[in-house]
Amino acid sequence: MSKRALITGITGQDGSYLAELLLKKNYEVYGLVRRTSNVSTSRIDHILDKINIVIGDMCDQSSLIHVMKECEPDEIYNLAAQSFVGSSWSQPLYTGDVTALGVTRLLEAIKINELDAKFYQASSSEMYGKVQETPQTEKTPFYPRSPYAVAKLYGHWITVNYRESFDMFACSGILFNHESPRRGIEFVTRKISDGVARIYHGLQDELKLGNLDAKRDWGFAGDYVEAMWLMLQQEKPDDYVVATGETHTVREFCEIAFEAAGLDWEKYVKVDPRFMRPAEVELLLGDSTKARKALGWEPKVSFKELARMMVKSDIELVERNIRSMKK
Ligand code: NDP
Ligand code: GDR
Repeated sequence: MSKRALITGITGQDGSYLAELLLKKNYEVYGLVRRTSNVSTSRIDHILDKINIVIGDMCDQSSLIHVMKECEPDEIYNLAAQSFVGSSWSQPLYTGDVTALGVTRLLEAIKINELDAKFYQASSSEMYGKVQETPQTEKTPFYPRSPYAVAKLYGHWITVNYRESFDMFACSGILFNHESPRRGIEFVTRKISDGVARIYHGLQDELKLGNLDAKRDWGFAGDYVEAMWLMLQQEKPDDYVVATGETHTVREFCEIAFEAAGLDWEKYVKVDPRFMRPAEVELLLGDSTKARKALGWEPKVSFKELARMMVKSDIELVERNIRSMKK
């Protein structure tokens, strides 16, 4: 019999890749979708006929209890979050409600329904925040630097706590930044690849960014969802860092992305203080030795390949949009 998985955040970047992966593995896939006035399924439209959509919201306990009862999943992947660090300063309470308390609501929904399900929590390298040591491992102390990171830290520890208190199979994946052509447009890599594409097609002549010196350990989202699945296939629940082990500045990402379109980034990129953050995470660099050894996981797409893949995809997307506007 095929396994059943419930993915919260299925309409997001990672949710869409994970749903594809689980379908390939013959899972019966359920996806939690919240009610919105506009349809938000563009990333999963191509697989909508293969998955089961269930309606609920991370802020609404009763909906999660009902959804859990309806799906009776073997595995639950909690990817839902207010995931944009920048917005977490303007919406700190909402971010806490979805990204922190939402995790407890989901764990409670499992408990209340007495399900024997495995649970994956999408923890984040943002929890490391202010640099304590590099590279960052599962043992590095946390020092969150945004309401988002504080909320994720709560989600991380409540997952550990339910594992230890109730013997739940609950894992946290401490994932470093991962990107793709499906990345939300407000995140820096996609903002750059979209900007490059629009400049390439003559639709804009500059790109405004914030801190170009920030360093991130960027990987490909398609590689990272495999690590999520692997964590739930182990004998024992545990927490793992998932990262490439390389760090690059935003400036370097600009260089490669513009170069991919035959453009010189210095002619177009302008620093705009509006995109600076009240508190910055200067440097993230992950050590995923534990995941590599225990899960046999490793990233396949390099930093350069990732930037080029995103630019190529956005150049094609902008071109399609221009053509459809002319029709
Ligand atoms: P996205 O922002 O692309 O997706 C977030 C998902 O959460 C969307 O499906 C969104 O739905 C859903 N969501 C938001 N609020 C609610 C709510 N109240 N109820 C139900 N669903 C909700 O994030 P990613 O795919 O990039 O990331 C997945 C998870 O991994 C997130 O938890 C993120 O914080 C975490 N993470 C991401 C990393 C990365 O580099 N991408 C790194 C480390 C952790 P809708 O479409 O309706 O908005
Ligand atoms: P991050 O991703 O905050 O690391 O969180 P983001 O791409 O937003 O920022 C990365 C770095 O780039 C700098 N930056 C800019 N960022 C944005 N968004 N826009 C700009 O114009 C800009 N200019 C410079 C930022 O200051 C920052 O240093 C992502 C999210 O996916 C989280 O949900 C996840 O937990 C972490 O990655 C790991």
